[in-house]
Amino acid sequence: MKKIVKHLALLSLVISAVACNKKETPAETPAEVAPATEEVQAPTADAFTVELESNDQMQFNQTEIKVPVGKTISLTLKHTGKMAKEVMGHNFVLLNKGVDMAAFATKAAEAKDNGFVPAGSEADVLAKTDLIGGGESTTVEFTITEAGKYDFLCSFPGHYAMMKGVIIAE
Ligand SMILES: [Cu+2]
Repeated sequence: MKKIVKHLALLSLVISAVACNKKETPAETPAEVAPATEEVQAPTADAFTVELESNDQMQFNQTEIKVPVGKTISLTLKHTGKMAKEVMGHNFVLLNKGVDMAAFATKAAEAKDNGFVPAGSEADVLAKTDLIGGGESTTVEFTITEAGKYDFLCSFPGHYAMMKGVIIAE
C-alpha cells in the first residue's frame, strides 16, 4: 500500500512539474521520493524475548513458556525444518482465556486465506504470527496484562493436536 502511495506521489509530482514548470526536467527524481526502503521493524528495546522453534515433525520445542505480566514480549517463531509452508506451515497463535482450542482450530482450518486465523476472531486471539515454512522465522510483539495461563497453538490444519502449549504470565 505504501509503495502505491509513493508511486502516486511521484506520478503527481512529475505531472505537476510538467504542467506548471516546463523548465524542470521531469526525468529528475525529487529527493523526497527517493526509492522506498524496506521497513525493518526494530524490536522494542527492553522487550522480554522468547524463541520458539518448530520443525518438520510437527512439533514446538517448548510447551510451557513463562513470561512477565505487563511487559512487551517479543516472540520469534523459527521453522527449523525444510518443508514448504503449504505442506508443513507453522504459526503461533495465542488464545485469550476461556477460548475453546478445539473449536478455534476447527474454524481456523478453514481460514487458509487469512493465515489460518479466522476473520472476526480478534477477541479470541491475543497474538499471532504469520504462517512460515522451513528455514523461515517471524516475530510478533505483544503484552499480557493479566496473570494466568494462556493456550497457544499452531493453527495449520491438523497441527494443534501436537503443536500446542501454554504461556504462563506471572
Ligand atoms: Cu504447524
